[in-house]
Amino acid sequence: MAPPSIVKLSVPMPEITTKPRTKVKPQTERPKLYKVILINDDFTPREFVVTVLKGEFKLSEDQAHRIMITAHRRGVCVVAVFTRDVAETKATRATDAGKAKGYPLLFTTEPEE
Ligand code: TYC
Repeated sequence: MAPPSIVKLSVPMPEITTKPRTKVKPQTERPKLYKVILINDDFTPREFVVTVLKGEFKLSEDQAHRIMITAHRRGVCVVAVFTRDVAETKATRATDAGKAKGYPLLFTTEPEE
């Protein structure tokens, strides 16, 4: 008796094409930074602005005074840059410190270019 013959059928594989990546993600992505901006107004006392800047942003009297006077003269001044969460928390806390005293003191945030 002859051995059973094996028949091999070839099934065509679907063609998979992959596009090579052109952009390579850096190994260590650095977080986007956000500016905290101090806005001038006509009512908040200068000394109070300085006190809030020192308390919330750990600035010296001199640094805080320079930032306050820049906002006073030019309308706005960048206080510092942080990660998004930290920038938003500090801006909110500093704005609330003014609100608690009835002042319209305002800090905002905006992403860095
Ligand atoms: N312009 C305010 C005043 O003359 C002082 C001030 C400075 C208020 C900066 C807010 O972001 C500010 N009393």
